[in-house]
Amino acid sequence: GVEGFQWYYEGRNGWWKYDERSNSELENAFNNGESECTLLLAGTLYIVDFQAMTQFRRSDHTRRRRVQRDTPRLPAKGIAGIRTN
Ligand code: V3L
Repeated sequence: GVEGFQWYYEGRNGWWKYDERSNSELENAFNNGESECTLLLAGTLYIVDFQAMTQFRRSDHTRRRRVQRDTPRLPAKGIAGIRTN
């Protein structure tokens, strides 16, 4: 919702918003005090680690992106790879 938090993952020169469903899953896990959240993104399982604040493929922990949780008003490249500016 408009008052809620938005999760972002790192792109090459800016941040992308997670899609709405992933954002809800992240908020639910984070607010439940879980240490991580597993997401299915375009057929690939990813883990978001809330302590390190990183995202990585479940099958390859070496390729990591930073994530952040902030106001939905931050500048972003778009949503889940779809450009909005
Ligand atoms: N939501 C959607 N797609 C994702 C996500 C996510 N949370 N994480 C990774 N991918 P990796 P620029 C991104 C996609 O980390 O130009 C952007 O959404 C990821 O897409 O190695 O670098 C853009 O579509 C990538 O295509 O597992 O800012 C694209 O990169 C693929 O999964 C280019 O963005 C492998 O990412």
